[in-house]
Amino acid sequence: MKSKVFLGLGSNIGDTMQNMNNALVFLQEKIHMTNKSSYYKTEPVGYKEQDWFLNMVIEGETHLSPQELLDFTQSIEMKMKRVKTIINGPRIIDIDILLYSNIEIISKELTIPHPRMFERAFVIVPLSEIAPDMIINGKPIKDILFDINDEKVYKVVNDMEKINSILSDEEYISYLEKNKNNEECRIFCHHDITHFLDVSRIAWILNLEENLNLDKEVVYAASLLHDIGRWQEYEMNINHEIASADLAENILNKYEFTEKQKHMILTAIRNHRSKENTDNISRIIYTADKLSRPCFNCAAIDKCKRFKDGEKPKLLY
Ligand code: PH2
Ligand code: MG
Ligand code: MG
Repeated sequence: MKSKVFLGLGSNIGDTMQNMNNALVFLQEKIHMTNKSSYYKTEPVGYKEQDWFLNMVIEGETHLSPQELLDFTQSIEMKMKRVKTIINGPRIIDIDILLYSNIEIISKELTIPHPRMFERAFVIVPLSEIAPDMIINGKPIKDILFDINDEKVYKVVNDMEKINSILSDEEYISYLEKNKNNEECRIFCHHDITHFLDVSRIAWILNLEENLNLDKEVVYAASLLHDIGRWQEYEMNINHEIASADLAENILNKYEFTEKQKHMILTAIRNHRSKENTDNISRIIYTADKLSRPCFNCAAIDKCKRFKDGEKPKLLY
C-alpha cells in the first residue's frame, strides 16, 4: 500500500537551487512525486547569522514506512555531504518529513506531523500553495497561514534572464539571419525562431509531463540553439548539430551558465538528430524537434523524407 507524504526541503549553502534539484532526483528513487511547490527564498528562522534559505514542499506517494522514509531521507542528506554544525545552522540540504498520511507519531527519533511546521512560514506558505484545502488539526492549511509568524518568504520567479540575453544577443540574431537567407527558397521546414520557440515549449511540456525536473533555462537554451548552425551545413557542408554546438558554446560563454548547464545544453545540441539518446535532456530535445513540425498543413509533404508511403502526420502538442 502506498502512503501519501509531504516533505519540506531547505538549503542555504552553495548552489541552493542545484542542491534542491539534486535532492529531488534522489528522492524520486523511492517516492513518486505527485506535486511540488514553487521555490521560496526565506529569511532564516532561529539562528539569524546565516544566509537566507531556499525552501520548498513536495507531495508524494511511497511504499516506505515512516521509519524507512526517515532512513531514506537521512541517507540522501549524507550522500549530499551534509555536515551538522550548529542547531538551526547552515546546511547544504535538509529534508523534513512533515506529514505521513493521517499518522501521528511521537518518538525520540521521529515526530509526525513535524512539531514545528505550523509556526514556520517557510513550510506553511509552500504547503498552502499545493494543498490549501487539506485539513490538519481541524483547520484547512490556508487558514493556518493567518496564524504564523511573519518571517519573510518570497516566491522565486524564474525570470529566465539568461534566455532573454540569448534572444537579444547580436551573434545569435546574425545566425538567425544567415539561416533565413539560406532558406528563402526552401520548400521544407525552416530553421527559424518560430521553430526554436516551438521546440522550447514542447520540450518544456515534456519535462513537466514526465516529471524530469530539468532546469528551465537548460531546456530553453538547448532548444533555441539546436539549429543555430544550420547555415553552415548549407554553405560549408558541416553537419549542423556540430556547427550549432560550436556556435552555441561561444554564445553560452557570454552569460553565466554553470559548467554543468553548458555541458547539458551542448550535449543535447550534439545529440539532437540521434534517436538513441539516453540522457533526458537530449531525448526530449530530439522528441520536441520532431513533434514541433506543422506537417499537417505542409505543401511539401509528398516530397518529405519523414513521411514515406503516404503516412499521415498527427498533431500531439
Ligand atoms: N531550517 C532550519 C532553521 N531555520 N529557516 C528557514 N528560513 N528555512 C529553513 O529551512 C530553516 C530555517 C532548521 O531546520
Ligand atoms: Mg536540426
Ligand atoms: Mg530543429
